[in-house]
Amino acid sequence: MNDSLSWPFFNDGHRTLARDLDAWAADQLHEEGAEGAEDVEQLCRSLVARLGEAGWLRYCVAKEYGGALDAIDVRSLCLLRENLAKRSGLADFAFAMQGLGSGAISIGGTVEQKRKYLTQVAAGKLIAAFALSEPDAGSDVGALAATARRDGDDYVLDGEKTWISNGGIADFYCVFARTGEAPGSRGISGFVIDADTPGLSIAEKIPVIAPHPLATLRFDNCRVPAANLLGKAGSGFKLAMQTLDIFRTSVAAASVGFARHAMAAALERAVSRKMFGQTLGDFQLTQAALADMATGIDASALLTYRAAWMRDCLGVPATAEVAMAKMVATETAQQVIDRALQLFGGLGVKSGMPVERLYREIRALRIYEGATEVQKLIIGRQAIKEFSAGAG
Ligand code: COS
Repeated sequence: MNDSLSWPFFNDGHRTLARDLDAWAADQLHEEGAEGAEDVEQLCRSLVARLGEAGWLRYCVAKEYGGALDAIDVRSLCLLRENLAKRSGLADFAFAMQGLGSGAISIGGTVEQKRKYLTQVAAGKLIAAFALSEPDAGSDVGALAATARRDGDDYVLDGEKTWISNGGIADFYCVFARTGEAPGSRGISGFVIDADTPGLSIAEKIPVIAPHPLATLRFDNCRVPAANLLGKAGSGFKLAMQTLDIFRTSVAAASVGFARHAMAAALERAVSRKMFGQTLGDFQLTQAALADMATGIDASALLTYRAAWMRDCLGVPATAEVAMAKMVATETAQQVIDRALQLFGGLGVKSGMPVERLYREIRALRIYEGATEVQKLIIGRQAIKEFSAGAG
C-alpha cells in the first residue's frame, strides 16, 4: 500500500534519491524541535549547514550553479520534502526555504546573481528567504504596498514584509515591491537584497505554534543597486507566482510526509493498545478511521506527484493541478493527524508526543504559500477558463 516509489511518475534516479535520503534522515534526524526563538534559529542554521554538507540542498538549484540535476526537478524536491517531513518538521522547513528563498533567482536572475547566490545556497553557506506577504496583502498579492523607487542607478525600498520564514537568520531575501510600471499586479518587481543592507531591519520576530524562524521585515530608505532587480521591472508578480508554482507542490509533499508519520504512529498504537479485552485495531471504528487515513494519504500523494510530473515531464506550469495537490494534501494531512491523535487518547495531547508535535506542525501548511481558499480560487477560475474556451 505504501510503495509509492513504484509509481510511473518516478525514474530509478528518484527511487535511489528517496531511499538514500531516508537512510540519511533515519541516521541523522531525531525529531528536531525547539521551543525558544533563539534555540530554533540556531537549530535551523545548523540544519541548513548539515543539509548542505550532505548534498541535499543541491536539488534546490540547477547543475550549472552547483546543483545535482540539469534543472530543478519538482519530483526530487517533493521526495526530499516528503522524507524529511517524515522525520523532522524543522529539517523539512530548512530544506524548503533554501529552495523557495532562491527560486526567484533560479527563474528570473541574471548569470551574475545566480553565480553569487545559488552556488552558496546549494552548499548551505547562505540562508535564503522569500519576502512577498505584507500586513495588508497576504492572499491578495497584487495589492502589496511596499515600494521600490528608482533613483539613478539604484532602487530605494520602503515598507514592510511579514510572515517571512527565515526572517532574522537569512543572509538574503527575495523581496517583491511596487515599482509602479502599471497598477496592480503589473507594477511589481522582485529584488535580491542582502540581509545586512542598511535600511533593512527585523521589526519583529513572530512566535508560532510550531516554532521556526519567522519575522516582520522593515525597509526604511533601503537603497540597492539596480543590478539587484530580479528579471524585468514590472514582472515581479509573475515571478512570484512562477516560484510558488514549483514550491506549492513541495508543500503538498511535506504534508504527505507528516501524514505518513502520523499513520505509522496510529498503526503502532492500534496494534498495541489493549482495551475491552482486545486491541484498539480490533474495533471496526478504528479500522474505518485507518481506512480513511490510508486512502487520504494515497490520494494526496497521487495528486502531488501528478503535479510534479506534469511540470517535469510535460514542461507546463500546471498551476491548477499544483493548487489541487496543495489543497488536498494539506487538508487531508490535518485530518489524518487529528485522527491519529484521537487514537492516542489523553496521551495524544501531551507535549512532546510525536502526534502532538505533528498536530501543531501541519496547521501552517494550510495557510502559507497560498491558503486553501486561494487554491480553490485558482482551481475554480481555471475550470471556468477551460469551459469558456470550449475544453470543458
Ligand atoms: N504563473 C505565471 N503568471 C501568472 C500566474 C502563474 N502561476 N498566475 C497569475 N499569473 C499572471 C496572470 O496571467 C496575469 O497576467 P496578465 O497581467 O498578463 O494578464 C497576472 O499574473 C495577474 O493574475 P491574476 O489576475 O490571476 O491575479 P490576482 O490578483 O487575481 O491573484 C491569486 C491571483 C489570488 C492566485 C494570487 O494573488 C495568489 O496566488 N495569492 C496567494 C499568494 C500566496 O501564496 N501568498 C503566500 C506567500 S509565500 S508564504
